[in-house]
Amino acid sequence: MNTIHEQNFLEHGFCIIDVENISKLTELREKIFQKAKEVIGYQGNNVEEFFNNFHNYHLEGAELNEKRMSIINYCTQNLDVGKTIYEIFPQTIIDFIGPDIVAQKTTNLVIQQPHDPNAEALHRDSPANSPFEITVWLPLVDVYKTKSMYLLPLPHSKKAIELLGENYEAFVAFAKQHSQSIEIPFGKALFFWQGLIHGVPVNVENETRWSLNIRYKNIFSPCGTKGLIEFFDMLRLSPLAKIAFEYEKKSYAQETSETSK
Ligand SMILES: O=C(O)CCC(=O)C(=O)O
Ligand SMILES: [Fe+2]
Repeated sequence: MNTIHEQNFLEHGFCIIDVENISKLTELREKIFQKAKEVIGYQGNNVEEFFNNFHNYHLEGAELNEKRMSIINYCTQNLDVGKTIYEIFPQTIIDFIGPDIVAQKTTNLVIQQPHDPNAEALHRDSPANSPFEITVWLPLVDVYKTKSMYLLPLPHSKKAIELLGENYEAFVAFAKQHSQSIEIPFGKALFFWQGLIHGVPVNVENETRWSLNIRYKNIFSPCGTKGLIEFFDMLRLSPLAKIAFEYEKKSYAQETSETSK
């Protein structure tokens, strides 16, 4: 891994990564845009204008949820987002995880409109997710200030967890004081460790955020409460793992046929 990213990650528990394959990212965003256009009934061709001004459709409650779900279902069923995001950052993801990778089955698409009170409170993903997972948080528009998320770098996350055990108000005050807002343009992604405290403020900018988030882990690493088969899909295997799994399959078949004689 690029030593700067490695140092940043070790020190802070996160790093900001430039896309390795911008045309794949643009293509992915374009496909999501085409589906969203159809669902919403937008006639124009400007993806940024459409995503950023999405709140001007004034969709709320069940109607918003139904349209959001049809875009998400389309992504899950047709776009193979886990594989595509891997192809956008192949080297970085292999550097983090190793060559034997599984990807979260469903990618989350977040559409955070201005003044939506349903923002994610302070939390960390592990536990329940495994600490051996990495989240790729990929904005589809430029994100800044409250049109983004914030996180507590590793040393502050550790301190905040200690405070959480003692005094909730002190934990919240500490988190507020040390949280770092993620300000990145389209074309970069945040890679962060599952143990970092993070959250989402109420978006008080005048633009809607569209972003994806997905988790990757090594197939041989420990799982959290989210089981391998239920929550992850196989993405790639090293040549060694391919031979070894094939060998184990044959040995198992042989053993079971011998014991049934
Ligand atoms: O993007 C969001 O609003 C939620 C982000 C988050 O909590 C995550 O990716 O784990
Ligand atoms: Fe989270």
